[in-house]
Amino acid sequence: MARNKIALVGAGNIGGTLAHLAGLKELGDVVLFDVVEGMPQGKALDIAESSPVDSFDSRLTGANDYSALAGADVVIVTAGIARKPGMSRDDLLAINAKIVGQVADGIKTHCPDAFVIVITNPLDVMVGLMQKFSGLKPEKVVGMAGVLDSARFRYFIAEALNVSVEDVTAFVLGGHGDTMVPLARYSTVAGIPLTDLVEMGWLTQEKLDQIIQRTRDGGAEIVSLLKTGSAFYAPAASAIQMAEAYLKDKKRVLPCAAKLSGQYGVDGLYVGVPVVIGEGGVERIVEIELNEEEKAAFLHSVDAVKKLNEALSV
Ligand code: TXD
Repeated sequence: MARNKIALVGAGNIGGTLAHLAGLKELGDVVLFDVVEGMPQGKALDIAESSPVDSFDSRLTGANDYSALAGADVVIVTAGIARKPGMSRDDLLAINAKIVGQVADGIKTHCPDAFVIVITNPLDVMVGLMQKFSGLKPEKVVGMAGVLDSARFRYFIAEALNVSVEDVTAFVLGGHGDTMVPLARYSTVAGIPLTDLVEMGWLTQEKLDQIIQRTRDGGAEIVSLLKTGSAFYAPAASAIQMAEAYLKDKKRVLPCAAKLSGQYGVDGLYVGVPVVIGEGGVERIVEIELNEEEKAAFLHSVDAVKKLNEALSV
């Protein structure tokens, strides 16, 4: 059986890390694409030269021409400009919208059957544009944000309670950004909801609230430390988990930006919700009952995504 092909559009910090992880996990052959000449070729060669040491077989190449995307099974899109300190995700809107339009054309022409994972910010808007411009079915176009946001939430909870990250699950809804909605009663330590852990005295409500806020600000915290770009290790790991779920038909239940068609009272908009990812792409959207407070927070988040979409069409 031929190897899968993974195309990475954007070979910057996240793109390079994606290529390395895809190689290490033997997900398939990898093409790194970028507008910068030489850089994707150099990164691909460098990672390929690590393969004998780490014992993985993957053909890694770099490209500056969209024809290199031909036949890709998965495309992960990071092309765009990353946040600089003081810049909001929304400042990136106009610049990245244009870039995503070009990438969508490339995908439509060269690999219209691919599963497309968008990472470029502002995420919820960019993934919507990708689906619109590429004309691919909504189930084949998703956005990565929820896996990252919930990983941050899980890490902070595990650290606070001194338990393994493996035993912490987290549930995050809504748009990627300051309005994201971490749901404490659906986030657990070994199945025990965080709300129960507060009652059990493991965690104070105040500490939990602090962690929720830190999760919301997780991206900005890294930006202010790095000063020259945004997070890339955890975002890359998160997108690779989504790609793997598709390529191996794992039916993972993961929070992703998916196009809603009536779920949660939202129609025709990409928002972060739990979905099942398998060979069909987004095979199912998980719709849970929200209480009044959660519903209000979710709608606030949806509103923020809508406003950004409107800003773009003005
Ligand atoms: O949770 C999430 N979704 C995110 C999103 C978490 C972290 C970062 N997130 C966003 O991902 C970030 O705000 C950026 O919009 C993207 C990519 O982040 P990265 O850190 O990888 O940015 P880089 O290192 O600047 O890489 C971007 C590359 C760079 O090499 C450019 O030359 C290239 O994109 N680029 C293009 N590639 C192809 N085609 C076009 N038109 C193009 N324009 C720029």
